[in-house]
Amino acid sequence: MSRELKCRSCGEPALRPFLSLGNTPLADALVLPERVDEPEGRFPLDVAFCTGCSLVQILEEVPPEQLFVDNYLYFSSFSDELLRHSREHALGLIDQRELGPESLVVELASNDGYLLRNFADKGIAVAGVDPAPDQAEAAEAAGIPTIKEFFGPELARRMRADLGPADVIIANNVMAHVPDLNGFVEGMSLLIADDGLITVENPYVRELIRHCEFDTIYHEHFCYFSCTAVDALVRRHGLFLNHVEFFPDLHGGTLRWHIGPREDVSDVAAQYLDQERRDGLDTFEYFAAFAERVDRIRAGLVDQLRQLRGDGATIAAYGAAAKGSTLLNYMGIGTDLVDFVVDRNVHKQGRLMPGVHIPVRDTSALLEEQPDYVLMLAWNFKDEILSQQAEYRRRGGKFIVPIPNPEIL
Ligand code: JHZ
Repeated sequence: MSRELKCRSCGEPALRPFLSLGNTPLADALVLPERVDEPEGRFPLDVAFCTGCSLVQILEEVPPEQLFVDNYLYFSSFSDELLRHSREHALGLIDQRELGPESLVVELASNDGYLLRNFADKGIAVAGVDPAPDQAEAAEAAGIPTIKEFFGPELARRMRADLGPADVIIANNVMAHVPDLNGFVEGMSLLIADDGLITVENPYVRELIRHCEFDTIYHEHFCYFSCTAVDALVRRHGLFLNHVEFFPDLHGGTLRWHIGPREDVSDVAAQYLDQERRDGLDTFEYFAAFAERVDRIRAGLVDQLRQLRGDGATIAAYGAAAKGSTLLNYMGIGTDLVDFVVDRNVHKQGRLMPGVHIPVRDTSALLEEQPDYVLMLAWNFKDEILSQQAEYRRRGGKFIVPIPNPEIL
């Protein structure tokens, strides 16, 4: 349902829309072939900037149960690169925070236990929180205790009473997923120990705009964060944005915000806030021309695919990613242009991409069929995928990378 035009963070009626991606199906709701004739839900995908606190957000609010319980097929463990990044994060925290058996590490959106297992392996107490049933079950099977609920103040109080305060709370790629943003941050403030550390990772809205990553916009992602917006959000709940790290290659450019109950702002964090002000990320103008750029990419890519197809080329795609669903649906790319999509995630194979109904197959289909071109929908894992697909390329296959500008490799 469309909500009243009030900011999800500061509550001001100060939202200025700057991009519409039309009516799209839910990006992770891949369709079972036997249910292809049933109507699929489509929801408006409009993006706005808050002139009150700078938070970028979509206007639509699909109920979280529909997004993350009924239709969620994302398992974190299918990317080696993400597993490596997560392991480094965990080992760094164990070292810097001197975590041991008496410590408690909580992860919000712990998925299949891909991150917490690094702490558990060292005998550190962990608690995962994730309402996605299949992912939580996979985590439990791997020995990671998981609370199958959405996180908020009520659960935070219960966890504190049952487990004690958390020394570390990790929230990776989840803050964008939360419609009640203030409840989520309040929950973290209630659960964290007085000297504890909260780390939050999320793609950086500056990179989204710079590299035209419009396809990372979908209904699961209610918000798109800058440091300015995060700073305002956490301060409202007695927390401080103390430090910032940048990972340019993760999910198109990810920030890790270090947040704590004590104010101890590093030079780096202060510089990020300052740079955002100088670049105008706190103004609508920064976002105003984005829609035109997105439309240019759409026109360029669709023309290119039509031309290749017209010349008799066969085309597949790599990555039944949520972002792939946005791109295909926004651009209207269906089986007329792309024959099939491949993905390592066994839960997605055998299904059809939402809306456009392109079938999803195992990655081995690339060598079996040797299509002339493969559209790289999971462009954020470009290097990992290119190295896995060395044989397909050796045999003459080519990749088309759509973002930031269509490019053939
Ligand atoms: P990937 C998800 O978005 C959903 P998606 C979510 N909403 C979110 O916030 C972001 O992640 C961060 C496959 N793959 O991770 C796996 C291979 O087949 O970019 C995935 O299906 N082979 C939680 O779905 C897809 O590609 C590989 O070698 O856009 C990538 O999806 C690799 C590396 C991935 O996220």
